[in-house]
Amino acid sequence: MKEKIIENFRSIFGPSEPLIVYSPGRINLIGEHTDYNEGYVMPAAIDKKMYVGIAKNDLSQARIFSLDFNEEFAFDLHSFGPKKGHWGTYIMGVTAQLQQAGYPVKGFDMVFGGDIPVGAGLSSSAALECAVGFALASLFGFDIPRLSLVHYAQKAEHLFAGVECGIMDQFASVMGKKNHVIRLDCRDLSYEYFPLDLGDFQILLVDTQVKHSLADTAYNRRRHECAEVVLMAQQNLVGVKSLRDLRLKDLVDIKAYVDEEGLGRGEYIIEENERVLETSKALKEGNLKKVGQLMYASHEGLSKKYGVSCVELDFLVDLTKAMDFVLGSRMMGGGFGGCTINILKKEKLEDFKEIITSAYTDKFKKSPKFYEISLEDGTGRL
Ligand code: GAF
Repeated sequence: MKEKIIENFRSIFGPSEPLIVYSPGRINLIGEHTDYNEGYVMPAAIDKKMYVGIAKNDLSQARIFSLDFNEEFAFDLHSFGPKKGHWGTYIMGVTAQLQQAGYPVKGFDMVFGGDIPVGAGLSSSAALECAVGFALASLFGFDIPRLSLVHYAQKAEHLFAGVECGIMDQFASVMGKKNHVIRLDCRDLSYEYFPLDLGDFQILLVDTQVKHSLADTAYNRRRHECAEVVLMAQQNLVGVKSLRDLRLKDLVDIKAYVDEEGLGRGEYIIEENERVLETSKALKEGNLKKVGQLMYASHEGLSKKYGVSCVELDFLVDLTKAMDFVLGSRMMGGGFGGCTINILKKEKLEDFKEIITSAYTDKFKKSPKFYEISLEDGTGRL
């Protein structure tokens, strides 16, 4: 990828030597939609990454070329705004955050591209935001703490992409550690790395190859639904800031004021937080069977109570239940399409792919894709 970036950079912007940085995509073992409810998540950075080549120019302009879209885009650093739906919005969003924080971003040329599949729920947009923030900081010599980078990237997503995401994706991309998952407490951002030693097992992602429209709208809606449950609970209880602060019995007390759906959302979040903590314990004990059971329970909650799955994801997870070499399976990320994450016996990998491909293709008339991933370090410089 390094050579490709340099080659394209030179042919588009001239002979200068670009500085090259990368930021990875992520998986999430468990803890879905809990981040914006101040709960726990357990993501990891992966070996699929976004690479950015960058150099200064003498203009007050950012000139960018996307390798993946084979398209150029430029903006004036003194006057720009969101362009939702266009890849340039992520770059402008991060630039705006740095400028607002007082970092003097000057003219730059950029080429970017990578191998994170777009729309598969592996956070290609978060990876781009984090890579761009890190690239600008490296190029202009800004000393930006890693955690601030995470916040700027998240803010860019909110304000320029219009998705009110939690902090998990950007945190994982920047803070990832090779062969480890991160248990992150999204309330105070305290975290712990857990080595992921799977022995004879391995993680495999299955990509449904669907991304149902309106996913972003539904994502934002879930966030508001959760806030409404919190609002109701606050009428009854003191000290409640988010769903993180509730117990299942608290939901019983507000049953009369919250509809069935709202209660389901609340129940799921409370239970999922518990599952992340149980997963941490199971990992420490080396109890992978338990981790797998928790993954299935997570999926059940996401599908039935939180309402963010879809027929393709449910079908894939259900299929694995008949396979005694699969420990666990669940939808991963925001939902409404994208990937399932599976833990299965290494030696059964090819059997698994065959069974899934045949059943999925029969049912949905399209083939799924498979990604064998490894866990890697977060954002860095090549
Ligand atoms: C998306 C969001 F960007 C994350 O913040 C998180 O909420 C995730 O969906 C669901 O767990 O990836």
